[in-house]
Amino acid sequence: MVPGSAGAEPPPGWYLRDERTGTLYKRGRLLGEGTFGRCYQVTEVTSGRPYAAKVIPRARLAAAAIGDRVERELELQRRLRHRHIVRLHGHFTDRGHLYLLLELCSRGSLADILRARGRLTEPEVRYYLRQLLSGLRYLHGHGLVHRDLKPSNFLVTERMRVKIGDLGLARGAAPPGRRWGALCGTPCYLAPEVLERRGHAEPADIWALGCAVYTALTGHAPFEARHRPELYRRIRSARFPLPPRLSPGARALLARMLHPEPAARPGPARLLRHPFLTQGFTPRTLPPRACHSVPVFVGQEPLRWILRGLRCCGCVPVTPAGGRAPPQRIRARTSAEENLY
Ligand code: 9ZP
Repeated sequence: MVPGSAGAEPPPGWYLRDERTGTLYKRGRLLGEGTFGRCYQVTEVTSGRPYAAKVIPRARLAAAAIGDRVERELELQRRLRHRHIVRLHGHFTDRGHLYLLLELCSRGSLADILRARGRLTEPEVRYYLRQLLSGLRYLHGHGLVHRDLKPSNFLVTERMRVKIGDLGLARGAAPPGRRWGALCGTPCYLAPEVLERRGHAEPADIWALGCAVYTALTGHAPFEARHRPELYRRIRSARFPLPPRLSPGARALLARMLHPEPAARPGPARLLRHPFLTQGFTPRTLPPRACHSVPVFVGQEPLRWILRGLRCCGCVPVTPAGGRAPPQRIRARTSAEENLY
């Protein structure tokens, strides 16, 4: 950064310099507040490549807890390469700050989309969930537990692909027979075993992802209360309301992911084979307007899904010619078809 400005935020349009390599970056707009500091869009000047940069004041790094978390995030993310995990491209420091250069996901987070949309349709949830489970299978396969899965950590790219970000809380699963006891993560997505300090292993990620799926389908979290003790009591009871509009497949999936017993929750690979994900219509891609309004899938869904009716999921079937399919032609599922779920 420009000399003499140690500790101060670099203003927009200013240049940041990686002193080690001489690479110059131009600071763009503020994307939001992260856990450790502000996040900006930055552009590498010579290549024009855009990044999302976490800007962490050195003074905050001195606090041992934050320094350790940042170090862990750097260490972990450097080793990871998967199309559904946010890439860490590099880092550099100047007198006042540490900059983490992360893959830019230009459509913001699923939390932003949920804020604009309220809730999502079942085909959209299938679309995002398949990708998130693929990323999570990779993380768990590398012995890592994310520990803070939530919509604001699911980032959406220009091409509407979703990626898991923010590995600052992630750590290796505890050795067999031992479990990490720390209480961390987002309060309303904490699994019962985490609250009871019985451990924080892979099944706690499945629980948190189940909470995110529920939130995406209904517009609110499965366990909510004004005060912490009541919230924790509800989580421990593992009882949550299921709105009637949810399909039987979605209900069955949520019951598995939000099972009170961690060992009864399927892992990512098994969840990818769950009927909710294999038997419903899943769009191949989502149009960017799905960030703001209910998408219509023009001519994408196979005839069998149109015939079965897309009832329960809230999306509008459209004929390839662009007209809305008349509702009377879409029959309700027969009981034999219900059993498919
Ligand atoms: N959001 C407003 C609607 C509220 C945005 O405008 C917005 C725009 C983004 O890109 C143009 C964006 C986020 C929000 N992009 C982005 N954010 C990331 C991110 C990648 N891309 N990450 C990579 N790893 N972790 C995340 C994280 C930190 C850089 N974020 C966001 C979290 C809060 C702000 C930035």
